[in-house]
Amino acid sequence: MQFGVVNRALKGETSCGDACFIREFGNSALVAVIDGLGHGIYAAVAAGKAVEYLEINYTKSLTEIIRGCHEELKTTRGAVMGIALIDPDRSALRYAGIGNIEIRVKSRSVVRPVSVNGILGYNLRKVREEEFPYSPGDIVILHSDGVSGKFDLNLYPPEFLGQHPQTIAEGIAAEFGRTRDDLTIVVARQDITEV
Ligand SMILES: [Mn+2]
Repeated sequence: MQFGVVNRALKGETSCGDACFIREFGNSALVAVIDGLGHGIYAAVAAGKAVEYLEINYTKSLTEIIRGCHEELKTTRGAVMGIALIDPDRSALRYAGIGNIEIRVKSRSVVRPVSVNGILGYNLRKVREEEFPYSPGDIVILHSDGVSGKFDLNLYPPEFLGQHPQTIAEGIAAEFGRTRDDLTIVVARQDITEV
């Protein structure tokens, strides 16, 4: 699996209120993007707490992780989070997201996971954990609202999407990144030659 990451603070701010977590285990990969409420140091503390939780609990189910982070973040100002589990052995992509973290998938099948409303540490009602088909070569992108809603993976030609995930992440950030918000984008792709 190859990954690309862009994680930057909004202009003029030193601490970034967004965070991400990537962990490969077995043949799977867990990818999470977290956006602490607001920006600055207290947003960074909230996002950091979710990362600390993930460091220890990444093998749990996505629903358990979401609920665990919700408990951990009650002492913080809260955060939104999306988590994807890419499981090539089962040809499956699982997703659970709370709040405005977006996931985009480029696949041969129609894969359109969605986040549900809520704020971890503040208000969490239901958790929706969904499963979709996954094939090697599929591109999975998670991003915070620092990426404009105009971003559309289908706008890009195959030549762009064939590049290394880091080049893809930087290209999307350059074109659709908003400078007045923290920005995080993670791109994951398993190269077909790896199989
Ligand atoms: Mn944000």
